[in-house]
Amino acid sequence: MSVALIHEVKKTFIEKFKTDPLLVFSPGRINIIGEHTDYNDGFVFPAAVDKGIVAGIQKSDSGSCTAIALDLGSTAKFELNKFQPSKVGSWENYVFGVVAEIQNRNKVIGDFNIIFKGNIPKGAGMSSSAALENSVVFGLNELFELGFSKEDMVLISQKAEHNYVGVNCGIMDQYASMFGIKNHALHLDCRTLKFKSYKIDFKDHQLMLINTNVKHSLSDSAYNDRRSACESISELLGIKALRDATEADLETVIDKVIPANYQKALYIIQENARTLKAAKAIEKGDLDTLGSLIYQSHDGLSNQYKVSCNELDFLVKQAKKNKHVLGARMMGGGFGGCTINLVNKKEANTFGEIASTAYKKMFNKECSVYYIQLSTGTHIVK
Ligand code: GAF
Repeated sequence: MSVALIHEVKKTFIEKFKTDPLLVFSPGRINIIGEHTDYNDGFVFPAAVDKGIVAGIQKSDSGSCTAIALDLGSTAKFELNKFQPSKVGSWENYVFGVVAEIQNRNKVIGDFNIIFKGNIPKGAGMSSSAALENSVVFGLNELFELGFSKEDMVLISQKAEHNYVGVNCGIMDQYASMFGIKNHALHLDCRTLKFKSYKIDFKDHQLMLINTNVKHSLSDSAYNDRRSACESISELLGIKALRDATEADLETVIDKVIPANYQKALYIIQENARTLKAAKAIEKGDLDTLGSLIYQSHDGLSNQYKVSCNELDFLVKQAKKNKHVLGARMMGGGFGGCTINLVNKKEANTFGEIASTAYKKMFNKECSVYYIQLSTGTHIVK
């Protein structure tokens, strides 16, 4: 969490609204393994990170609300009883969506002002959207004493994303951002919403992210398409979600499903199994197995689920060539963003340099290397 960011938001808020804000920090997330399994009621293994969004929020007596996205230099004024979704892709929808979902639950909030700024790299697949949604709902819950539990707030943030942003996301991002625990990853069952936390200490290895710095268009519609494909195969199988299917079950409908979607469903079943195995490997400190599961996850995401892109595949290939990297894969929704790498601590810098040089040569653009700390979920900062 950046102290400079907190000061900047606080200072700007006081200058603009002449009062002290309530300050909320809401983190982004990584995911060790378990990609696209969340909306299949499956298992995921995310952790909140030390990069996130700081929101300053306070009641307003001006008769309307003002939201300011400091990074974008953009302001939205709105009234609580008459606002509409903004145009697709605009940041206002994250704020409006949360407000609308709170109102849908028959809770009354008054006018408020909010200013926020973040340090999650844009398009990195580290879920700045969930961080923003959570900061808004957490701040409003506190300010207007709405009595929501953390789980309620996670569900509100997710619904905001479905109904206002237009992405039918699963629960992983909002959950990890809200419930994160310092130095831990959460092995979350997305059906029961129960998690087991794992202290992440890989001894002489560490997690490292490499951002492709690309975000290919159509990622939102491709995401929704994949979710629909999974749901229609579940329906065909007569089950609630693909989490309930085995590979043998899937084979019974092989003639009724187009091959591309068959592969997608197979990926989900296999990724879910990998995520369970990964928890066991971490428990035993078996990093070779964990690394191999991570590589397998990428192969599935790229070849079966088809959510990777050339840049991500290239970075994973660089990792595979380097004996000090035990595992690497694309992370998050896909079509750009980061790879997550399990790499020997002493060799991490060198690997980062080699991968960056090769990336520049191949694509004529820069990638960025990040070392992250696993951190506490959404909370008030003093
Ligand atoms: C995005 C979504 F928001 C998550 O719910 C999850 O499905 C992820 O993609 C893929 O695992 O981040």
